[in-house]
Amino acid sequence: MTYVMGDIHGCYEQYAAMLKEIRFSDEDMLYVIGDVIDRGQRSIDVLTDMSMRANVFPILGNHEFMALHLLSKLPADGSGMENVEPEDIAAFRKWMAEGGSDTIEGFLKLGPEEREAILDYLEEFSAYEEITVRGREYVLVHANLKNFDPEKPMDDYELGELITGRVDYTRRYFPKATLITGHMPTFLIDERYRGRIWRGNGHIALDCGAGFGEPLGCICLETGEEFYA
Ligand SMILES: [Mn+2]
Repeated sequence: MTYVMGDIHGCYEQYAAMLKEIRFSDEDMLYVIGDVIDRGQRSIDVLTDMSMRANVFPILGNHEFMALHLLSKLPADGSGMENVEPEDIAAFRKWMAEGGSDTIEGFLKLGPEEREAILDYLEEFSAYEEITVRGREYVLVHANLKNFDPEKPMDDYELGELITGRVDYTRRYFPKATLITGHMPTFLIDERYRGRIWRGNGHIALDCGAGFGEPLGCICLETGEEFYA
């Protein structure tokens, strides 16, 4: 089966519970819609587990983008934040305000090789995925299709157009394909969908708000069945 999981945000227990809930096996494929890290306390554990699974396909979120940029700036000698370059301090503060503290702390506990492995894995995240399941087409992006043009190939979007801002959930984007996004907790699309997957107008919105104490959401594309952990 083909599964797509919403924003995990460092909630390792919910992620592990979800894999059990869907009985995830080597025969299955799992797409993860981005924002795997931050807010929750176990971001590094989530990344490490995902990186060991060949059938998990991660899509880049704005939080991974920040992490890629900033984790590589941490002192290589294993020392802490006190040795961060002064010009990078503001960016680190911004990241920490957006839930990055535990990610940074977890990363600093790793040895040099483990740090390298995490950074290498973050480099593997895709900007988007286009998949067909049982004859139905899906486009997967973390947040948005800014400056949308139906004729524009997905490769022509800038990364910033895909990982920031807010997609218009009242608008159908593709005539055939369903657009799958995370990034926007569904309680902000419609409060009645708090903690639940939102679907409509050719969209599937998967961020149920795990980073804010709500359940983690996942959908099976073959059956349409929704799962929560
Ligand atoms: Mn996001």
